[in-house]
Amino acid sequence: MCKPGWFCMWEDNNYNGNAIGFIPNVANVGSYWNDRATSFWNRTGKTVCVWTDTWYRGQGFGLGAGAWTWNIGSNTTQHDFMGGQFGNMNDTVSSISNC
Ligand SMILES: [Ca+2]
Repeated sequence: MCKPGWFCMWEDNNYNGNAIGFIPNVANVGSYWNDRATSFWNRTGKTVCVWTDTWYRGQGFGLGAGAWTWNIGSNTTQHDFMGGQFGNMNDTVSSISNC
């Protein structure tokens, strides 16, 4: 479902619920996905940053190439995160960029 080259996210933890794949940059994930995503998988081959506001503003958080997390709200399940803060970004992501 999450193809190579995509940055994918799911609305619920453990890759459940609706899913969507993007090729960054995405300045606004749209009304449905705004403040909804919980699980992430970065298959782009580059570090990708997720942001709490549109247009790459607010709190940012980097996921390295190949990084995934089944719940961005947990600080015990993250892998290969780079910089930023984690543990408080569940249901907050509004934009996605290369970083
Ligand atoms: Ca969610």
